[in-house]
Amino acid sequence: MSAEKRSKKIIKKVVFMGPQGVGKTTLIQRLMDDQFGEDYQPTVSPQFSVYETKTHVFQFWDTSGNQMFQSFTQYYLRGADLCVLVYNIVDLFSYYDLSLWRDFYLSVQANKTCQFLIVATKADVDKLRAVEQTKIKYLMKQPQYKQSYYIEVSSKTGYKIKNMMKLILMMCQRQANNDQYSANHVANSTIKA
Ligand SMILES: Nc1nc2c(ncn2[C@@H]2O[C@H](COP(=O)(O)OP(=O)(O)OP(=O)(O)O)[C@@H](O)[C@H]2O)c(=O)[nH]1
Ligand SMILES: [Mg+2]
Repeated sequence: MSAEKRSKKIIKKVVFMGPQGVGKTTLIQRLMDDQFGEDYQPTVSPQFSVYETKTHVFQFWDTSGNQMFQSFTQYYLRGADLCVLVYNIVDLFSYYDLSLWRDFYLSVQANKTCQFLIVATKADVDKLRAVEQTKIKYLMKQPQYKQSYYIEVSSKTGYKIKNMMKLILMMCQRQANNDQYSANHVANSTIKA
């Protein structure tokens, strides 16, 4: 691909956050390489992978779920376009922790009206499910999750991983449209004044 074509692509920073062991690193591996790793290697320092579509270049930032590293992690969250909040369906505490991770993300963002994509992992182990879908459906109706979306996936089987990617793309595009609307609105108000 020519450098000119690439330079016309929209760059988006997407951060993956959530408690230890919910499956953030594995999710990004599935997105990037279509592979699944059984082994658990805790993430310490944030790192990113680059994922390109015809129109976008995504930086997927993987972060640590260990709260000990939060003061370090916060520097990598700044300027993010989208936050993917991850929990897993077999761990009720990971669901309850969502609001803590959301608050942590918002604490370092200038724009406090962010949209979130909530991703529930480990859908392949439904027989061990501890978080019923009624719980998350209730949460998604709360005002703080206005404009946010939810999807259940499995990095092990690849279930709904492509749908998740479509949601990421759609949410980033929608955000760009809103930014454009705000920019036009400000410009028009300035002219009228
Ligand atoms: N069955 C199943 N196991 C999964 C799935 N996703 C992740 N795992 C397993 O869960 C464990 C933890 O996954 P990680 O991706 O390392 O978790 P993490 O959220 O990055 O954890 P930290 O880096 O400590 O914050 C690994 O053993 C994975 O194989 C899934 O969809 N299904
Ligand atoms: Mg990790």
